[in-house]
Amino acid sequence: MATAAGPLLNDIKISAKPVAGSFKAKFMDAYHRLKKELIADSESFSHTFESREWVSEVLDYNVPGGKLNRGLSVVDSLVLLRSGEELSEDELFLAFALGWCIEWLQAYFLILDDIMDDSHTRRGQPCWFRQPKVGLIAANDGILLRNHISRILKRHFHDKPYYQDLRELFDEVEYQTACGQMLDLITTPPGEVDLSKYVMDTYLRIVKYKTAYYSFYLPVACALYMSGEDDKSKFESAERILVQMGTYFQIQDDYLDCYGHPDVIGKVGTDIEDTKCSWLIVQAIARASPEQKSRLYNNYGRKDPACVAEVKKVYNELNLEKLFLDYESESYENFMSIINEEKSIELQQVLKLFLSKIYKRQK
Ligand code: DMA
Ligand code: MG
Ligand code: MG
Ligand code: MG
Repeated sequence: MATAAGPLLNDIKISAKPVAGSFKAKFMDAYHRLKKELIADSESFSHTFESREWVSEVLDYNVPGGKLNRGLSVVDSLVLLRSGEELSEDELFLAFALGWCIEWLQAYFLILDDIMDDSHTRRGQPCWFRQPKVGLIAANDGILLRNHISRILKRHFHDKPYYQDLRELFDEVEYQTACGQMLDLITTPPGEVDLSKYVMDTYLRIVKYKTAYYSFYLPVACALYMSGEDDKSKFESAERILVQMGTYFQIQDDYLDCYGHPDVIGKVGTDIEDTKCSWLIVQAIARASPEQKSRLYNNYGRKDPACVAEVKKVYNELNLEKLFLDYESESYENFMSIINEEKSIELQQVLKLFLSKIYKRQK
């Protein structure tokens, strides 16, 4: 995926251990096991035939169809943190289960995000709520997925010394993500176009909370807890760097919303129509002439394809594509130097692996 993955992985000299994606088949096996457990009857709820079928379809449609980067990052990080020490089959399954909790969290947020962003496609298929038989039932399906996370944690981690830490971590990160989504949504109320609000500070705050914590900090924090880490400063330095990487990741998402190929990214961008405070509009407003600004004001946040085209025309006049590509190259250098300052070599390797997975990503 990442064009620079090759050299980067060489840079970090990971031992002979297979990492980055090689666990995919076993990871999928773990999905099927967790799904089976969740759709079985429990003391809390016994299914009807229809309800079991419904949950099964909600899961298969929404949970496993993404890149699985976040989920696989838990096991990849754990392998590196253990620096070569073999993981038992039980530990592997637990790392997969935590990875799936993150994928469940992501699926839950995406179902709701697509309703709120009025999106049409996700991961190469119609958004779940666009299915004629689903509609706003999707809201409850999102809540159901959220509840599955607690059930997976309880079933598989109840007796672990780090169970309470995991519970609090997931609660904390879910809260941060929901707050980020709130900032994203209240910055762009329907029908209002006030582009003067779209400044870099506001932007950075939104993306830190809506994306960076759950996508980047959460997988590594899970792996740190599983590895028995109790040095708070390790979590803090991981958080500091991963939140920056998450910000870079969302800037890529905003770029791809406009310049990515729908067949590759699996979704059709809606940021211009949705009046989103995206990296591109923030950069455009900061650079536009009065004439270009007025074209942005008149065309941003409208569903009309001609208006969208006009906004993209201003973006092109301002050469935003090149601005992004330069930012991307600079970020790589910045990240490498921040990572190299990190004291723990294992954590350095985890961070470099993350960077290799996302640098110059096309999807
Ligand atoms: C999504 O931001 C954030 C969360 C928490 C799902 P976004 O709306 O830009 O994401 P996408 O482009 O995938 O809809
Ligand atoms: Mg969205
Ligand atoms: Mg959104
Ligand atoms: Mg987006």
